[in-house]
Amino acid sequence: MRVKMILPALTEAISPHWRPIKYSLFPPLGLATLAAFFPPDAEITIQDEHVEKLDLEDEPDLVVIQVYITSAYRAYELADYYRQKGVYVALGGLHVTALPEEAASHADTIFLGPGEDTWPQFLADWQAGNPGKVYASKIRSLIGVPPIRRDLIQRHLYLVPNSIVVSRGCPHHCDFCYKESFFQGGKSFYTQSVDDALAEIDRLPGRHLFFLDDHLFGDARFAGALFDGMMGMGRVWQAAGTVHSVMQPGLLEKAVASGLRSLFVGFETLNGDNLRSQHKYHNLNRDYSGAIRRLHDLGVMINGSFVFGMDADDEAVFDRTIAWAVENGIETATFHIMTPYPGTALYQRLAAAGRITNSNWNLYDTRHVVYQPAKMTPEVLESGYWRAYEDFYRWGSIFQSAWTKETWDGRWRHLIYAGGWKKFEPLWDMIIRAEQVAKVRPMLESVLQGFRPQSARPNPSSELVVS
Ligand code: B12
Ligand code: SF4
Repeated sequence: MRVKMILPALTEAISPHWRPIKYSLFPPLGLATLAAFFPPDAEITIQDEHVEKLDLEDEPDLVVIQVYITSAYRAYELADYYRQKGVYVALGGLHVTALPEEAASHADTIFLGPGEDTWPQFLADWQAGNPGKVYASKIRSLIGVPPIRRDLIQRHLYLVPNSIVVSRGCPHHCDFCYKESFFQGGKSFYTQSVDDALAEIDRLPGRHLFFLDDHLFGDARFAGALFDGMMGMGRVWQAAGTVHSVMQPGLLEKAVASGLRSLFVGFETLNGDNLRSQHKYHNLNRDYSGAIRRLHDLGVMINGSFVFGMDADDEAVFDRTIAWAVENGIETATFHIMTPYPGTALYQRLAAAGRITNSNWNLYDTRHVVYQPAKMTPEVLESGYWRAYEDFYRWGSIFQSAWTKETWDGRWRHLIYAGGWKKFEPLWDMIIRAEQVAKVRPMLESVLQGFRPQSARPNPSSELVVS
């Protein structure tokens, strides 16, 4: 059996002029997870169009494509091409789950939700010559799932080949998030067993790990046991967590002792009305500045996530957010324009109000405005978003933010880390094109590792409690 698995890219990622570093960060874990269910004699290739040119001259028996919203049109183009050649095509992933009717016209079989239960069922049916048209996931468990086929991943093409997910979903229910619609019809938050997660970590070479879980700290008992098990493994790692999880006594300390050095934190907005309208209640009444101090005191760098364009935002939101992030010494930030993904409560609300203005999925990349904002024009929102990146990453801001750290060590690491990501993008592009990205990994590890806990905490001028 010859199988071709494809992660298609959005146009920007394969542009001859520019390829942002973010597309060469993480390998396609979803496809490598599904690959583990094939019989041992199957000939499987995984191709990730973000990092390589696709070989379209092959003649596989089965093509498996993972569809994200921004790569949907490219995925359909590839699916149509292989179907014309008489190849059986299976489509799954977030966008297929959100819009099954749209995807179905480009596939022999579509899959809704996570694939750990439906994929082995399909393979059995397909080999028996009796595959269904639609498989919808119902059983939500990672227990007994075979180890992910990392041998099919071309490690040298990624800065972070050791990315790993030990859970699925999240215990929270924010209106703008993909997860409610994706996990419909079953549990929307579940974890591996701690032993399986530790065994997977053990199999990964080198020191650096990046947990891609939506919320690694979502089950405090699981997370605590995982961090206990990681003690003494000599890892340095990065992950994502909520403001609330940072404040939980004891858990963060364990995470740091087991190697946590940088955390992606979903602050999203500094406005309590926005949090309420998005049902992001777990961020309400949280002392954001206190959470930042706690992370910095423990030597953990922060990638703050912020969303612009929620209904309480007016054009003052950009300057206010940047000033606050800089004053609080946040090392890196990821900004998004609010994007109503089909299938989410946010999409339904805006569609019902006639506020969706564009249904070109290529633009649903959190950098374009595809709806009518409440308190500013789409043009102001889009230009404010780009200005936010410029303002946050100008050298003046980086220095000001770095100087909230009280030690030279802290300031130096802030400068290297923040400057390294954004100020040298052309250099990253060259490194990626020369397929030398793996050589930069030791530098990343030492910057992460070198950020030692500060004895005195920074003293930002603004204290912000979101309420
Ligand atoms: C790594 C990552 C990326 C990487 C690349 C993706 C990759 N290598 O897979 C990069 C940095 C390039 C990226 C970019 C973007 N991303 Co991204 N990314 C992620 C992240 C953090 C992890 C993905 C992952 O590995 N998951 C773990 C694996 C095991 O799960 P999985 O991939 O979903 O696969 C499972 C199922 O989907 C299903 N499945 C998938 N395909 C198929 C196919 C078949 C046939 C079957 C049966 C099943 C199946 O089975 C798999 C096993 O359960 C997710 C968040 C998350 N936790 O998933 C966001 C996430 C997918 N990204 C998101 C977004 C919005 C983006 C961007 C548009 C945003 C931006 N401005 O950067 C861009 C553009 C993406 C693109 N290329 O089109 C959103 C998607 C929203 C949506 N509705 O599509 C997510 C969910 C983050 C979020 N919480 O909002 N991303
Ligand atoms: S906390 Fe994050 S991952 Fe969880 S539902 Fe909200 S946005 Fe989604």
